Amino acid sequence: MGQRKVKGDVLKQKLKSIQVGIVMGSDSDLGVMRESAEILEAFNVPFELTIVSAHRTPDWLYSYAKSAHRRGLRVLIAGAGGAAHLPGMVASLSPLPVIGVPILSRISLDGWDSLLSIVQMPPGVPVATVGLNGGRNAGILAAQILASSDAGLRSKIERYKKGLGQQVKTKISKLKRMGYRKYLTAQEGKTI
Ligand code: C2R
Repeated sequence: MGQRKVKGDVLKQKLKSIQVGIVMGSDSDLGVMRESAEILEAFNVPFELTIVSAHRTPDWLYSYAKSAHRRGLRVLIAGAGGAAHLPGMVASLSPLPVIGVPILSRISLDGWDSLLSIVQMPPGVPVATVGLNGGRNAGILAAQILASSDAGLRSKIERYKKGLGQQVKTKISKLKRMGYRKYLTAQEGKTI
């Protein structure tokens, strides 16, 4: 009995520490949504990742979105392709900020269907929408939202952004050193 209680407490503690919920309409979206997971891991932000579909699992969508803030989550990321109702429905049911990721999926019309159904929300129900297949940016934005009240996380984000600038500076000197033709050849060699 006592041991069971301790296990239950540990589980509760784990659940409490999860701050970001990543949901996607299908496992076929995982190739894009893993990028949210990977960047949150890099920032050491605890998250959970699961499949929720407004179309295929409406009851699960309802209970997930309604309970997320009570379970201690602070930001939600929702990715879906095609007629992407998931992010908007999550936003309509949850008081948490929702970041939408439009996905170019096998049923997409060039991705416009997904992008427009996520970004064009009616006034009162915003979804902060990133670009097509923008899983990584969604993860960064989620971390930045959390960082507004977490100085440690803010420093990590500052270091990350500095790193981005550094990468470009390295490219600038390489381009200058090699000239554009050699630079291009080297780049093409890398992609093969
Ligand atoms: P399958 O590959 O499972 O057939 O899904 C998914 O996000 C996926 O990109 C094809 C596409 O359907 C999308 N889907 C939605 C929703 N549920 C699934 N847009 C929803 O509720 O919005």
